[in-house]
Amino acid sequence: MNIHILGAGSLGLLYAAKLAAAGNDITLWCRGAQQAERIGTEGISLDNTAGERTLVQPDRIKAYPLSAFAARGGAEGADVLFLMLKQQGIEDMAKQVLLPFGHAKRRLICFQNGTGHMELLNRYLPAWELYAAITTEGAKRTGPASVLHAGHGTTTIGRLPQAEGSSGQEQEDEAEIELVKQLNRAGFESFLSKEMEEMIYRKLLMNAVINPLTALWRVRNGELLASPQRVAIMRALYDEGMAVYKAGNIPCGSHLWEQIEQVCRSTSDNTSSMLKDVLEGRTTEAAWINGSIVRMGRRYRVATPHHELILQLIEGMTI
Ligand code: KPL
Repeated sequence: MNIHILGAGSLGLLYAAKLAAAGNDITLWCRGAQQAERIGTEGISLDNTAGERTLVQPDRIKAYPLSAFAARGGAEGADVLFLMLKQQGIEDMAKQVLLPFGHAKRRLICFQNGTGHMELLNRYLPAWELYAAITTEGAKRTGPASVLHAGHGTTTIGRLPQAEGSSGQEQEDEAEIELVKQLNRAGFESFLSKEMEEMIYRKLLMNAVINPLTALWRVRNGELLASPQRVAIMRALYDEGMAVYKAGNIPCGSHLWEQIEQVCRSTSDNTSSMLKDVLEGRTTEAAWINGSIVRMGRRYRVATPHHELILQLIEGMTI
């Protein structure tokens, strides 16, 4: 398949390397020219936790800076594009890079935490077919052209009702099935889902509980469960989020609290994405995570003082 990946952070590098190694035609769009040049000359070095290294040769991956997107035809010929930038970069990217192609037909898979970006992308790119993706793969960028596959997870992809455009498509089409096949061949356990809304809201509350607390206390995911005081604050954020979901009739399945605890255990050594942002001095995704819960709370008239305070504390960390 011809796959274009927008964003060469940890997940972008991981998916690019493994999909290219499995024989797909990969184009990786990097933020900076230097990183693109480096990948263009060295390829990508992929490590796993068993200490094995795979070098994906430069002739297997094309890498360009995002600034060259229009000049290079705006991903014409791509079967699918993966959007692997964080929430903070989405609006600028949509306006500055993708907007001229808003009326072309492209299939875009969005891998972001939080909510709000799908609606925004739909406004800028009305003809594009937008998919949400939830991944639990663990990846750590170890350099501009190197990445560690830190833990195996799953990748679930599906369309959202409000982002389905005019086609009203019910059936999975061949390209969707082929994409999932290629992801599985590359070593990503992947699925198509028609329950993306529920998955998104489950992941949203999970991220709203885990990410800001790891960032504020500067601890790994597993350390959140280390004291009853920490668990009590997690629980307060969780209960508030659940009250919002209940008031808004938001689908979120069952046993979410147990799943949050389980994710803390299964990713116990991981540095959450928000802690990474804070440690690297970047703004965080809190506005799209805890901020989403606060905005939904206002809509459904449920008070969210814990999420509001957490949002202020996180936003006060990077000024
Ligand atoms: O999705 C995550 C993130 O860090 O953004 C979790 C589930 C917390 C794993 O680290």
